[in-house]
Amino acid sequence: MNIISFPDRAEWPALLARPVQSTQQIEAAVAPILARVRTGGDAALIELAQTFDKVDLSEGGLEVPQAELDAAESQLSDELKTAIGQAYQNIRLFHERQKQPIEKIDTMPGVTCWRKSVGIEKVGLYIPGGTAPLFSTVLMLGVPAQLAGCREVVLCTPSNHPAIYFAAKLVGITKVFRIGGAQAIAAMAYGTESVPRVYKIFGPGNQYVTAAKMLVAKEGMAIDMPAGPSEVAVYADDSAIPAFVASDLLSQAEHGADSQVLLVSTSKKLITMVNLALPTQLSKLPRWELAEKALENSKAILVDTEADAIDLLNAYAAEHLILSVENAEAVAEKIINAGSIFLGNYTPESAGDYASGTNHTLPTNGFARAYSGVSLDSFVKKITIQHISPEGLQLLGPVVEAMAEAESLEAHKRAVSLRLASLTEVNPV
Ligand code: HSO
Ligand code: ZN
Repeated sequence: MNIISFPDRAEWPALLARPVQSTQQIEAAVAPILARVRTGGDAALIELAQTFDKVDLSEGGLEVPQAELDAAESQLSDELKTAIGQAYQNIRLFHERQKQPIEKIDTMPGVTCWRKSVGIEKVGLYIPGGTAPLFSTVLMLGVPAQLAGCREVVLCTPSNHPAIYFAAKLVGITKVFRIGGAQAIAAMAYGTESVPRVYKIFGPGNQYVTAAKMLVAKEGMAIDMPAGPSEVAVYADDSAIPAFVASDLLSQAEHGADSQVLLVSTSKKLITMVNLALPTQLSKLPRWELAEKALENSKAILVDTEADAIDLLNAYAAEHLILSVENAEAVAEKIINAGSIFLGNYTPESAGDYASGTNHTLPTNGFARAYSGVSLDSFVKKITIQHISPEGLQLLGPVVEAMAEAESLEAHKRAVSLRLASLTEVNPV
């Protein structure tokens, strides 16, 4: 890792900047794919799968048959099934408690307002193929969708990994399609003969998938969040165990060559020790090439004080932030920008990636300054409801009348005045 010692605050923005992704070229390649699916439907999806994925979907069909989903269970070890079951339970428990009871508020006597949550009727989840079958993401998106009461949950994935199918069944996904890439996003955004059109699209993917999500978002489709390469920042002091820190950095680096890894410390000794532990651990990883590339772009930053470290971390706004410091919880109180925080020596990011209960779909690329990770809220809409009694309108009406008049919106005022007049007629005071 490149070590940067005591950088000046003026250097921080450049130091913390993510590599700029040129989206224009990718969007130009993706737009015609979207258009083809929009007009060509299933036939276009079959052609595109032939061209890009070299798979023939004309015989087996686009949708994975229920029998194949059912058969997945028998292809998994008992150990993995138990692990997935436990992760499912923990994620469910954590997300279930995000449900808020309906609270009716009387803003004035007789003026009652409340909100109800309604699951988005149709949602689409995308799970990439690629080198790692991310069945954990099926749980992270499928569990809140299930809890929110989404009626139709569609999954598109080019992978036929049995754990993806098993997890899909567990979370009650209604339809699974063997479609990958930008064309999968198009299918769910526009609908085809087989793929239902959904109202919100979730899930990670390569640059093409991300560009497709951004393009359909411009057309009004709701999406979970703008996704960039995965990131972890670790803030460690001398109470941290260097081998643990190195393992956390590598766990994120192995996601891809473009992953972002940052180590921040007030201890030069700690940084040196982590740097020593990295090569040994790296050499043992099957995905060492990807991790090595990610590490080449990553930085270890030595700072003077804890206050500097906190300011730097808030400026970076990491997707994942590990606080391997003595007073981790107190430091966490001072963190205002991060997707998800992991406290102490025994809380690896992997725990949150898979099974502790929190969601692993989190804002990258500095979006943690303004966005939250996926939660139950991502799958519901909140509808406000109000009821005003005649007595309530007598109190509130003059307020509305005065404001409507000042905005020169006479009809608005009349909608109140007529009612107030009728009340004085029926119940003369
Ligand atoms: N760290 C990834 C999630 C993941 N890790 C899935 C393993 N599987 C992005 O938060
Ligand atoms: Zn991960």
